[in-house]
Amino acid sequence: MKGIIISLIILGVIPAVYAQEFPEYGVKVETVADNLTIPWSIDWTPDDRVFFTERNGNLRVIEGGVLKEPLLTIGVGGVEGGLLGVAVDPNFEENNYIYLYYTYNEFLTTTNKVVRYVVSEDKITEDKVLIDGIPGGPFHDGGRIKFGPDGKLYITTGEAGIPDLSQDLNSLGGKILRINSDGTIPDDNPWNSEIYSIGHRNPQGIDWDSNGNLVATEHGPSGWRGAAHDEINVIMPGSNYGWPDIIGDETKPGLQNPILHTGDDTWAPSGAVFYYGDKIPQWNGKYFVATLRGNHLHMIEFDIENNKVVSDEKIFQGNFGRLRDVATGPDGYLYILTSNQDGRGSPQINDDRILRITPLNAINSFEDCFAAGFPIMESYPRQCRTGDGENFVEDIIIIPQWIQDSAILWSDDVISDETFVDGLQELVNYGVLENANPDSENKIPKWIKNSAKWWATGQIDNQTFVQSIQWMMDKEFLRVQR
Ligand SMILES: [Ca+2]
Repeated sequence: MKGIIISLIILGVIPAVYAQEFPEYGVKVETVADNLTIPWSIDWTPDDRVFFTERNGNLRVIEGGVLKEPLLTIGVGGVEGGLLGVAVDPNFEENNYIYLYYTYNEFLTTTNKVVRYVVSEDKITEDKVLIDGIPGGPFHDGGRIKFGPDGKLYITTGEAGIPDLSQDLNSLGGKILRINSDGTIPDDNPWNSEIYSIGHRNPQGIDWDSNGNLVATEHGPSGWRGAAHDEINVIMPGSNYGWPDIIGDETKPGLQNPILHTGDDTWAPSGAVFYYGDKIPQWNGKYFVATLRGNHLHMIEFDIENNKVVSDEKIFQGNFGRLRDVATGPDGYLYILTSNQDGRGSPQINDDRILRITPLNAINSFEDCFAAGFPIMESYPRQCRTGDGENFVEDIIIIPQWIQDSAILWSDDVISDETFVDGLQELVNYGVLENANPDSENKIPKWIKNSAKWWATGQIDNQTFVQSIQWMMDKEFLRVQR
């Protein structure tokens, strides 16, 4: 067996089904795709295709669980730049638009732009350049793009290694931008331009909580301005987040401090998401940050109204290496992208990978529910109810013990016909069987009573008696409710 597993690992087969369990968080992590090259960003179309970027210029698709050849390959520039963000239009079903953020070289300059594409079955065509001239460089190219709850496209940009750009309203560098999906400027932007907030160094993660608060991640400094002090900021339109004038807890009038900074620790935070999926209830409402240098997923609970962090925790520390993005799939699971092939990591054999986080003890059936120890209702058929109130009906024909007992008592003349009929009526009262014909009350046919008696005295088996009950259901004396 061991030999088989090793062979499968070499063939790269096993990771697709192999799940690593983390009982301390109640989740397991499985590989969705592997042998990728620096995956950077991920999004889903309503028809359940997974679109993701590889930094070296490939736009790739997973369809029906199968990773396909690149749909598009762009000749990208930059070092830390490349093909970065991808976003699917909220109205994709009508317009088939997707959006890409990428770095390109021209003459001696490096620049970033956001381009809209039209996707058909297996084809993609460039539709429109929405925004160009975002300063680029070997480092600090920003690159996250995401639609907000207001339907606008938000874009994070880096200062391209020139800190003063962050404070310059004539530059698109070191900013969070906000545009309409056709590239025009929304009427309510703070400076009558694409710029939404300023004073950022290299933000790479944005998401909104259920109240619409925008929270962004940002790489802290290295070099002349000190090190570490990565930031998490609550973004208000028209606000200045301080780079390069303040870092950490430093203050200056008119400049916003982060809700959380990492002090002397370095996470190198990238993609981020508020988790509101229905599959991992213990994580509901928490903010997850993919960290590169930090080699972990950071889990934060905010009290944004009071500008406070309730708790924060490093999870999966060192388990998957550098993490670039985190996102919730339409299936309600959390997905993370590794970044171990970017020259700064220690790639494992199948890196890079897209990983899916699912609950460790997902309860999807009566058997799961039973195994988890939730209460069983001895009805017909039996039912199991989870702590969340979800009810699973056993998928086999069995006769509840109390029916068997009452049938035996009835056949021994300990209880009357009427009492036994009342017993069957209890099935109706339990909501397992529904009395379909109001006139049928207490009109159990004689032969049913006889078969119950034979069954109770061992002359016919469970299956035959069940068939009798089934006959009543077929004739609509009784109706099963599920
Ligand atoms: Ca700042």
